[in-house]
Amino acid sequence: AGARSAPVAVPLVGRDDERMGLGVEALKRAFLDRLVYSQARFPEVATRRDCFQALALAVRDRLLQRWVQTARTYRDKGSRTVCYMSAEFLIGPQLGNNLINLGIFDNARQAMAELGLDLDMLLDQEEEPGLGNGGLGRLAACYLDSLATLEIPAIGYGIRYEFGIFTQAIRDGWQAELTDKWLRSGSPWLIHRPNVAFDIKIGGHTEHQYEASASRRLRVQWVPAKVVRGTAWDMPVLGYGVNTPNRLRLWSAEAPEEFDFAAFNAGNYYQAVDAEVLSETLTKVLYPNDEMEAGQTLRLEQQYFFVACSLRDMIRLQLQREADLSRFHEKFVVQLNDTHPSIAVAELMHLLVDDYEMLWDEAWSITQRTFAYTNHTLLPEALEKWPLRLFQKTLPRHYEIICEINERFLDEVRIRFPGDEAVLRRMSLIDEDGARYIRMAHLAVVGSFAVNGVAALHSELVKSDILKDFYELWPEKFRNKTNGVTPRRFVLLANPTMSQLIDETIGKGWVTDMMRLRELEPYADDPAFREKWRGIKRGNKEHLVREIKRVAHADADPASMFDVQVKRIHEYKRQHLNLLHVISLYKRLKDNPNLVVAPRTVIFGGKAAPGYRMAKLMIRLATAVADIVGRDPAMHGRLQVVFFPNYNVKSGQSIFPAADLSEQISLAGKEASGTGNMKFQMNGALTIGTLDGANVEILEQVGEENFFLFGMNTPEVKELRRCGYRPRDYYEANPHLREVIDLIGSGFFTRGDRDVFRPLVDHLLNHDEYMLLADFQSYIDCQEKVSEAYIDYERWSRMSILNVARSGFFSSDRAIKEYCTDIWRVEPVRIELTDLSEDDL
Ligand code: AZC
Repeated sequence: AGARSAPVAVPLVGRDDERMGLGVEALKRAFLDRLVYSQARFPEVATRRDCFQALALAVRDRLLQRWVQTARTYRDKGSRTVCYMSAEFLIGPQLGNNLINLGIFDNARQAMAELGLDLDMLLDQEEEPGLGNGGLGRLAACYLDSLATLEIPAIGYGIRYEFGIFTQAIRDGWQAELTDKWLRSGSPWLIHRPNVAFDIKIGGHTEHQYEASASRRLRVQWVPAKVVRGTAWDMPVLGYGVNTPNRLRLWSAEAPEEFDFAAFNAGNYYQAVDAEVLSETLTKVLYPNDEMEAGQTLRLEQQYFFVACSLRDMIRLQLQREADLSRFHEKFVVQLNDTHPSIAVAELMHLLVDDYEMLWDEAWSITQRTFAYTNHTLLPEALEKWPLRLFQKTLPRHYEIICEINERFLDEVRIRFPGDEAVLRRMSLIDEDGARYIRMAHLAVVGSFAVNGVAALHSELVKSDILKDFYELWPEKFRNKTNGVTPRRFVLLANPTMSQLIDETIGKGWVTDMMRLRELEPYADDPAFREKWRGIKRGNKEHLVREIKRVAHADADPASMFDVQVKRIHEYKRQHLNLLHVISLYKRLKDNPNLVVAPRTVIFGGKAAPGYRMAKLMIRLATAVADIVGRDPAMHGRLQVVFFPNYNVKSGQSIFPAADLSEQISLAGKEASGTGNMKFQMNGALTIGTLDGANVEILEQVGEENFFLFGMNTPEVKELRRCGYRPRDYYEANPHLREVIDLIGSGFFTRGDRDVFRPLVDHLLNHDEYMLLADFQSYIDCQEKVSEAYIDYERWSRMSILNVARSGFFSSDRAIKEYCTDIWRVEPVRIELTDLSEDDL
């Protein structure tokens, strides 16, 4: 005793739960310890919040134990590391997911029960960190889960916003935005590292110092207008069934240590303190614009700030391992999650050339071998560009660097396309048509060795449309990585009853090998299995019914078809097309009370950007229709509409498992991929959708007979636009469509007020950019097929089972494996868990 013994590697299979601190007794002890020693509470007076905090901290201890080992292994091996840079990580509540990934969900439930506590109640206490807008941010979180599960050394770099995406409330049918104070009582998952800190310059000017003898430029000095200090906050991200917690490192801005004493002593106290106030606002709030650019200075400062901190952090790690930075790109690969972090291209050049005095060509070669860029959008208004003046004022040195990159790049273009002035103008990093802008997507493409879209169709459109010239110049850079979602959170955690049935039917391996779900196919023809399947869906619907009652104060009928569209509200996603169908159905049911259709509950959820008026009006239309349909006794048991407020990761976990029908109805060629579509499929919903984004691949996987396809495809959309699309022609030619639109315009849904929806109706009749009217009839006809299929419940169950069985391709594990082999060229690193009770530390 007392002698230090060698660490013992403990295999996961057949592990000794109690000795590893994972058993029921150990968890009870750890929970009570944390309650007393961290929360300073004794059980009799502890609040629910105290209890959540204590359990979360007990779980965090178990993550950190693995983390230390992981960090040590990575350092010893000098492993190549993936850095996923993203302005958004929509990670969702952490406790449930960590319990699942640690494999102790059931033990924790029992431990809490033995202490008289309900685990579900505790899970419900957790405030969701809303550090993202939608698909792009959630994708980043799914990818962190898969990276850890696949044991890939990885760091997620992002921003610790003090206020995440706003909380949505519905007031008088309109969206109201409330501030999200997720850090109100601290987050048990974030660990502050005040020692990991960098001072980041912003604004000011540059000074060029020339050698006396020659006009050769020697050094460039950047004299900033202000300096902001970034410190790191780390969150462990544990993989499923492995010992790898990777690191999500989020940067927070504070005033730099050196206080402006000169100003202070001169009696200008307020100016001195001002610096602090100013710099702290930098990471205060997430911009709530999804797929739309705000173009504000603070946003550019946020982007630069987190990228500058992250690259300095990577350089620090590299210089701990090697004497210089010449092999930086061998040790790190950086994935740029859209253009938000693309200023990193110029920043790495700045660091290498200005701070580490590397020659331009070497620095550029390292830079180009470090970055890879993912494009997430086809909407022109979502492609980031910064007004040149604003950019120059905020980042004067980077402006110079971008000009230099651009000159060298355009030389290459000239050689490739001699005499083609138009191509130079189109490809330049600087948009000079009218007001001048920096084009961030062009910077990202030029500075990266790989560029990818997020679904097969989208990647083709990237090559043929938005980045066509670049594809012609560098075809080898372009590839596709169809998105995926993590089955741990969206199946195992969200849908425990279905997961259990799958376990019992085909064994447990599917969670990390989702193609094995194919083994469910034969059971689609087994009536007993189908019956169980329906029972599970019914249970999930009853759970959602309770949630709907709680948050939307409505009574939904679990026997009806749950027809669901949840996603950000955007015209291109066409929630209003869905509403046109609802109104059409309403009208038909009114006209013909004996109409045979499946009873439906149409559920909407999603936030509108606060400044996006049409999106807010779409929400108003949904709530108005919900209201009128809800009041009409004739609709009872036939049709109901619900707007589910504040759709987020947490509520998504109740919604996906309860859905029968998944609405994926964007105009073809507009939705890059979609990821909600995959979450619905994995939970047994059938899709009604257009040939857009990843819907194309979902259809390919499940087969036409298990998918409700409607609408124009991308070439048809292009052709119609080319010929001159006139929405009013459709309105005039289709009496039923006219009826539906007129009902909206008549004030029927707004107590006779005809003005409320006028902008929406006018827009549809005169512009209809997303061609709702052209796709209307095809959608209505398709919804009729959906209704017929639902009534035949044996057939529906069969299709539902086959959808799940064929959802394996959409696991984020598949997507991450593709990134690893095709872009990142990284290998897994196995972490052996040493037994800390052997007092090795
Ligand atoms: C989204 C795309 O709209 C969506 O189709 C895709 O599935 C998702 O990214 C993940 O790739 N884009 C965004 O969320 N974009 C922004 C700027 O928020």
